[in-house]
Amino acid sequence: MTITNRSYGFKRALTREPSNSVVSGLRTSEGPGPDPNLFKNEHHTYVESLEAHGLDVTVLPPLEAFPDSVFVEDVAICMSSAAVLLRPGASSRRGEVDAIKPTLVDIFDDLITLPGDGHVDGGDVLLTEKDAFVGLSERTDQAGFKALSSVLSEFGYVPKCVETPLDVLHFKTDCGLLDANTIFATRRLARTGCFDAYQVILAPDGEESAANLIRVNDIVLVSDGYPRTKTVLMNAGYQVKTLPTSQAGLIDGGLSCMSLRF
Ligand code: CIR
Repeated sequence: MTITNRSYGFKRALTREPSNSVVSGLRTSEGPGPDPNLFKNEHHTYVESLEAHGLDVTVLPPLEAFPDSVFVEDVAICMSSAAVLLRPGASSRRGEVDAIKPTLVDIFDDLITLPGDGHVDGGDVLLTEKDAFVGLSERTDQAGFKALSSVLSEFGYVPKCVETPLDVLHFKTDCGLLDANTIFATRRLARTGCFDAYQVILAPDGEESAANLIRVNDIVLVSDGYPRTKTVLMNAGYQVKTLPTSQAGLIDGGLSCMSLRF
């Protein structure tokens, strides 16, 4: 299998093992925090699945000082030849950037720090073959969008500033790339029209939380517990594998958040 595109043809991934402090991760709803041991098991399954689909996965050590540090997606954007260090919107997460920097310095000759003082969480950035959708949200602001646009334009992306639906944490909480022309999205996000230039497959009503899926080479990884989503995707011709993400879900995380893929 040789997949040469840049939007889902990947060779490597960076992940970080959940810390015991993950129980204190940021969350928008009341309710129990994750069980660190169960989270570690689910994370292990996630890493194994990435490896099974062709990725060389680096698992970074847990960071007890940063309860949300398992969600590496939010601190950087990785492309094939360069990476961008972001400035997350939540102040409790900013130190995660310094923590991942040495790893990115080792991998990428070209490591760029987001210019200015705006904020961007990687969970608000969806890269397709040519477009860079950046969702404004509680975490990502206009200044961050402008700064990121200037960087991503250099790499041939067309930046698009879009709105994340109200009460949705990140843009990609509500969408995921399926292939170069197709995006899986919730109805509430699709109806903003942001994906009108793409083919859109809608998350079945009641299965909106399945929207944070990831395409990795030949497979679409989807969270467990969304049988209608699985059927819709298989009927559309995709190979689908489901993974447990119950613990990440307790602190508003999902599949995309737990890796940087490039
Ligand atoms: C946070 O609120 O920052 C974490 N508890 C969840 C981050 C999930 N990341 C993502 O969707 N990209």
